[in-house]
Amino acid sequence: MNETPTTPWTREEFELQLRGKEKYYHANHEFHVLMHSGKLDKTAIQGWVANRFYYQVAIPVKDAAVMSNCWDREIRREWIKRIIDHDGAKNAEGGIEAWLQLGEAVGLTRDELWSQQHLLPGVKFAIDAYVNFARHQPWEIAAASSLTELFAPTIHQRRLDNWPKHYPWISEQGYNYFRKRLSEARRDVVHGLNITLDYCETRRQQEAMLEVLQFKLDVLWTMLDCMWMAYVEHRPPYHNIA
Ligand code: AHQ
Repeated sequence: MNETPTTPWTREEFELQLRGKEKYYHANHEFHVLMHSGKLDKTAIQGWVANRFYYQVAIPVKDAAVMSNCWDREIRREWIKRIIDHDGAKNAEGGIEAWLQLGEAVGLTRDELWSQQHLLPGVKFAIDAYVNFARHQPWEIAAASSLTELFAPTIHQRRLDNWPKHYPWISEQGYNYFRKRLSEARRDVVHGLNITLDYCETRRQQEAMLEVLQFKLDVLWTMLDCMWMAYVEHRPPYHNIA
């Protein structure tokens, strides 16, 4: 049958379309290419850890925004795990604590991270755009924007494989965050993908979800563009202003 533009993709075809966006994932950004080949200096690694801390503390706010728009108790019972994974709970420290330990492992203090003193304006704008997207979009659309994590386990594993040999000065305790995300990302993506595949019934909805995923890919890519300017080109904002 000739496929007309209005023919919805099957679940399998739609998932393949989503996964087809992997080439735009920030793992392929030159900043990560330099990182994984050991070509970043200590300042650039510290800058990346410090700037990504704002992303890490924003994720629970983003996930609470998703939940605040969701009236489905079953979805919330699953989605709340994401907040606990980052904020921690009585019996287990979460990802924010693990990221603070990553900060100490690369030679930053916890206060430096909490102060956000290294946070680049463009990184903040990109991350704030993601949080505001989650606040204002219907929860199913906000949920789909987390599907960049379809591609995340590979990048966490690549850090665990490459950092010890390229950056021996980073203490081992720093790697706990990446280990933690390997399983958490896989669990989250199963839930997020099913929500997205179930929600989209028309081709137009499916095509719109590809744009939602592209928006989040743009958020991640833009963060690294800003870090490239600051830590590779040594041209942070206002570097040329006396
Ligand atoms: O550490 C990451 C994390 O907790 C999340 C949550 C998820 C979301 O809700 O958007 N995305 C995400 C990501 C994390 N780490 C990034 C990395 O490169 O270390 C990848 C990022 C993502 O793929 O969106």
